[in-house]
Amino acid sequence: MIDRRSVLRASATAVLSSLWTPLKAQAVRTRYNVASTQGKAMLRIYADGVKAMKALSGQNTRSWIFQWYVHATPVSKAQAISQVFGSTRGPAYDLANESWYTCQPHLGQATDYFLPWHRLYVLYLEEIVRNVTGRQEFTLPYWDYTTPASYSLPVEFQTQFSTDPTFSTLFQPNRWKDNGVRYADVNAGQPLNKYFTGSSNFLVLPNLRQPNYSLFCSQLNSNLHGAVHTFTGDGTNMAQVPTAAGDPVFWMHHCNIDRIWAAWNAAGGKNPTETNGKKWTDTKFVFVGGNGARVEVAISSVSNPSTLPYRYDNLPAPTGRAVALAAALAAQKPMVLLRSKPPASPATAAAPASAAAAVPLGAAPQTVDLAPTGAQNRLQAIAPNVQAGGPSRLVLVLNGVRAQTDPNTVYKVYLDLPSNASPGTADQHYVGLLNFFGAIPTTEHAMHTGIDAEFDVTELVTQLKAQNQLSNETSVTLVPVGAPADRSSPVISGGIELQQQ
Ligand SMILES: [Cu+2]
Repeated sequence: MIDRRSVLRASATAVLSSLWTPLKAQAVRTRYNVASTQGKAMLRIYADGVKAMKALSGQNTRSWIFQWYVHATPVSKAQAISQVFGSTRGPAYDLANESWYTCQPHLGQATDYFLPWHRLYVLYLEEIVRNVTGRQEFTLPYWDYTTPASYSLPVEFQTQFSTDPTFSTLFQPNRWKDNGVRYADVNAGQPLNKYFTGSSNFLVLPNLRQPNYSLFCSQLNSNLHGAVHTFTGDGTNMAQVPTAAGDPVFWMHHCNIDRIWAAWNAAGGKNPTETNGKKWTDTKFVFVGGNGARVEVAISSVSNPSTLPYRYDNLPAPTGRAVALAAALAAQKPMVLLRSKPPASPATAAAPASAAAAVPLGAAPQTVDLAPTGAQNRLQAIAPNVQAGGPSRLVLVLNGVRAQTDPNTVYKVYLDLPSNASPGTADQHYVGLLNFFGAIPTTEHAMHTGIDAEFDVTELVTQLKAQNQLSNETSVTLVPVGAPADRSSPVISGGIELQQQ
């Protein structure tokens, strides 16, 4: 029997919950390609939202500044908090202390959190835009930069819209200009990968049939994701962690990263169960909800693609092959097969002989020899065991990549590159592009040990073996695309390894 009091109580509950609808109870909306008609309509709402958020004081939890700083702060967190709050104290100040500069994995936590942290970050920004614009139908559009038609910055973010009354708020002057070697004129609409065609085109999807979540997540983070940041630029904008989320295009970028994760799941990829001995889905992060209040949310709320409050209008078809190591090798995983040789100088207390050799990166190409860690580990012997159907991969890992300041360059990475190789031959040995997004120490992580850049070379090794192009002594060659900036001292601090993962 329903009495009047319980009806009142029920409606009071309804009012309260309408202020904050749990993720699972929300209507399922569609996210669109920013280049589509629907995506462009959403971008108009987004621009209105950005304008409204920029008009709010940084002390407002839904302001542009506050949301940007949740990712990372352009000065130290303590300085940023004092600049924004002065002597003001209260819930917003507490929430800033709790949530600012919490981007994963840029503080050195497990890379497995990169995808869920950013999924939640993007989801709550979307809610905030809905709230500040009053447009409940709003969804964030994504920038599909692995499609040739979208290699350039979406047009509404370019110079030609910089004085447009609707879209000017999306413009940032500090994006790269064409430097004739590596960067394109981003705001003029040149393709980001202007100087990287053929096998060095970095705007390509990762292998969506990659069976290993940690490897998929880590590769997506350090390769495609980092490259889009690096090549949008410039030194004080998208190319640096502390300033990246201040550029409105950050959100279209991360919406697409989220979509690639959804595509990997759709292709059969399984999310992890455990990270660092902890149930992966139990890990919680703190954000600002659409209503401006603190939310603490576990990965479990967004880890199941079928219960997300949004769908993508289109998911890329699976790429790559399910190539893997033979079961006999896979059973021993993970294992270091080859490692860059320790320095020739005698061991000291500071650098014991067992330590991996740091590889300083300079202005000239250099070749690093990798030595087998065991008698059976020569690549020549391993390559024939690579076959379809197994769970394991061969991964080239550049451990602890870091630099003192932005090196303002990138390095092309090759496996077993013959000396004096023709451009065509070099192409066949190309592994990938090393960038430094997230590799520069900041006040928040001055002791930064660097990023581990991972490249799945299973298929490359198979191809080189088939073409009889693997040498007896394995080597990695690093070729700078322009000299590194003075005193930036880029280094692969933990040396190079070929791992079986
Ligand atoms: Cu990012």
